[in-house]
Amino acid sequence: MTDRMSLSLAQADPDVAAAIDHETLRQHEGLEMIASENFVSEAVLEAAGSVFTNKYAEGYPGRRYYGGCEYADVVENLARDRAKQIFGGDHVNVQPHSGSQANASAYAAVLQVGDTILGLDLSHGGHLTHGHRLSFSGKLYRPTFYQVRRDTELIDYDELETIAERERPKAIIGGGSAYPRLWDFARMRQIADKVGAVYIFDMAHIAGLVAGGVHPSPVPHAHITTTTTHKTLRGPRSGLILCGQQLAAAVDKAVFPGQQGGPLVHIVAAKAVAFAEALRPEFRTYAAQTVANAKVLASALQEAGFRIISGGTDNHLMLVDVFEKGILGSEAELALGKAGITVNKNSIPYDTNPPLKPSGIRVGTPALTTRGMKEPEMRQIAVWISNALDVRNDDAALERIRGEVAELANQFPLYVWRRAPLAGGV
Ligand code: DSN
Repeated sequence: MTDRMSLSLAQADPDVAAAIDHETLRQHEGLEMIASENFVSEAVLEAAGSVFTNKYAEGYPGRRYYGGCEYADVVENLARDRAKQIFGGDHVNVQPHSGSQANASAYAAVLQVGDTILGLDLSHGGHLTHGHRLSFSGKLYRPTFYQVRRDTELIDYDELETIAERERPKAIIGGGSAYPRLWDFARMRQIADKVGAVYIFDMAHIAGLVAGGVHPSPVPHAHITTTTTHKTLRGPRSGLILCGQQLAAAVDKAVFPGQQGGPLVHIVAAKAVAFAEALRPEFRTYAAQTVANAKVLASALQEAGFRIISGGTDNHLMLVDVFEKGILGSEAELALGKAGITVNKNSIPYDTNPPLKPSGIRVGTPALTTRGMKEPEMRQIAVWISNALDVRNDDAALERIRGEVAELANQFPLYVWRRAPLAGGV
């Protein structure tokens, strides 16, 4: 090994090392409320940063196209077995690099280019990969959409059925990135069966809640279930597919060689570690607290005068209609950011404003719950959100809130030893 190969990151590349140090501090000092983010354990970080990053392992355990895969097989088999233990299902593929690639593979396994798909409209809580015209899913397939009802802001299953009968989709896709309520998996499967469609459910947002037993599971209902592994499931940034035995070969072929080459073995190892964590009893407590925190936060925001889409939440996220108070979601995101609270602007159903300046913000509790925050902290955060939006044009006032936010954050330490180099330095 050359001398350069043995340098630490700080010695070899101080610029990247400093950016990582600053990001570590940013994650610690702020309140991370992006509904799709979380904080992985030190053990998951260690596996993700391991020497498995050096390994090619195209193929599947026992059937690789490269030598030297005996330990890659170990971690992939562990990840597969643990995922099946968590979610059930006959077959699992742990190689998708992301949720988008999991969805691309699921579609490729059962669809031909040009086939019709039916997914939840993005502006009603769906996801880009469920047929949006700018995504591969809207370019390769013929997208059609269902929506939520205007009055209840809940999915309109009657409309879904009508559209399915009219459009005869080859796949009906459930799941999304901004839907705060439970899904009727059984009804969707019934509709899919009626029109001869494959039912694909993308449980990316709720996977950790399903794993923790606090949310019904789509797996017994869907022909194929896809997910990311880094949201409520609290693993590394990646994807996963579950399906019945009859689709196993098609799904595996669609992932590799269909969509991807070599799996990211270091990330597969980190998934195995995260899945073992999700099987522990503490994870059930975590999942339950995530939902309890979201419910309390939604109620506290309602008490502060905000309209919550659909009147509340059944999961880890909520959509807040800030435009009802004359504030754009983009303005709210900016002001809350200055106050140390990270959220994202989000369209709300039937939004009259454009996506980059929408009427809402999306707020979630998975990351703060990982830090150990509970109901009292949620009530305090609702007050800060409300106050910050009131003083959104006053940077000094937002800075004062940021100080209070950092004080709270310091009481719930995160990545303690990783912050050591910055102590007193930033
Ligand atoms: N970008 C993710 C989210 O924030 O929900 C979905 O892919």
